[in-house]
Amino acid sequence: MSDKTAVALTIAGSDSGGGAGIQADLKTFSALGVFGKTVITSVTSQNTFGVQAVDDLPVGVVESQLKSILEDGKCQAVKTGMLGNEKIVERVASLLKRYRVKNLVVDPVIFSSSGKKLLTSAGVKMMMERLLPLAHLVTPNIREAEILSGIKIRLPADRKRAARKILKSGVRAVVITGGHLKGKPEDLFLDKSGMEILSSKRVSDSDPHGTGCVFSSAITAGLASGKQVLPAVIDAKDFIGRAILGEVISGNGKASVEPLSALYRENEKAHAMEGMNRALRIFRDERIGALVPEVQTNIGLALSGAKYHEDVLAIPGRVIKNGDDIFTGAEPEFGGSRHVANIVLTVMRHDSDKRAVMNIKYTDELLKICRRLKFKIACFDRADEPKKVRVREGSSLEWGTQKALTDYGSVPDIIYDLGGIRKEEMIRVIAEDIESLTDKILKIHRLYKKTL
Ligand code: PXL
Repeated sequence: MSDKTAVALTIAGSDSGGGAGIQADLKTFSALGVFGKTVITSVTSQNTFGVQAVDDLPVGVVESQLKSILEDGKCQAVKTGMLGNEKIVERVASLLKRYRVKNLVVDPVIFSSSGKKLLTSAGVKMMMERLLPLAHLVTPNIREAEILSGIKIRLPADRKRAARKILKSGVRAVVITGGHLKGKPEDLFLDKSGMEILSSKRVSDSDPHGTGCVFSSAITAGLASGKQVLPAVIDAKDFIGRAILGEVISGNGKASVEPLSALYRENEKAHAMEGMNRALRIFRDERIGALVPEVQTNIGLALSGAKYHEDVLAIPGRVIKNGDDIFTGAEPEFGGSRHVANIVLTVMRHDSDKRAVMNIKYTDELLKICRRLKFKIACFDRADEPKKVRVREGSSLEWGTQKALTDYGSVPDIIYDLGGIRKEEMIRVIAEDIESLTDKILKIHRLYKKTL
């Protein structure tokens, strides 16, 4: 138990589809190490195609939840999301004021991402008059900023005017998000000390459901953890980028952001690292040096959905042999070898479930052993390699792997080649994961040892 854990509250609607609202807020708090509490204002029936129904809760039910939380103290930051109607806005504002809530972030949810109205017009007016004066920050997108300011936003200058107008409501700072505009996503931040344009690279062209909720929750989590407003906004921008990259297709319609994706990835990386180190220990104990070719060995282990070299774990400097003993000069590293990563990534383009590769020495005997083990075997001939591929550093193995896979028609257990000018012949062992790769290598080695 830790009494140092930051606590945050979200006052928002339930999204039955799980992509936005309370569900997204709680995941965001958790991903950022903040304990989340919830006050539900409205129950929306929705899925990845849109909102089918909206049922605002009776204002007394909202009040009762909120009082329970506020009576308990210890809530370092609060956000509001969907509030539904003016009665709920009024009651929430008056309670937040009575309990002198600090660090209030208002996400002025007016429409769902599919275009359904989630706050009445009277509710918008009430939010401007009663809620914004209590808030540290309001986080409208362009469309919401237009409604809050009454200014049509076409040009960057319009957005600045809108931000100044919104600040007049009494809110201490405003960030108008620009993710829905074309080009680089630029957010405009304004507080009493001035204006900042926060720009970032566009991580993806998709516009998944839930971005507004996750962004404002990430800011709230930052405030709960003691950050100032602007640093919290900057960090939240980075966080939402990763949640967009990790978007999930959870139904047959629109994708949703996944606030936990970065955590899942870290977890997967730690598992891969453990698995790789375990495999290396087994190979060391088994003394598999006889399988290591002159150019030495590497093992590539990719994360699910790997696309780049950085997504593939390998050993920088390779696995080297001294007699039957093997050594590594460095810890496994993501992006640790372009060579072996090229092979794994090429294999994954044919079958994304095959994520582990290791190269071993070629001998006729070893190939025979692979046949005896009933491994599926494909090969390529370096003589077929076009010159322009040969001269492009690092593209040779990609070409060879691609050629073998295309000729074979599926992903085999083994791809070998007989080498070429200044190219050693080689066997590559392919497997689904590091455990099954280890298993295949041990089987090969045990049979090979008997022939030596
Ligand atoms: O993204 C705004 C939003 C907030 N809250 C709920 C929602 C949505 C969008 O659909 O459903 C409950």
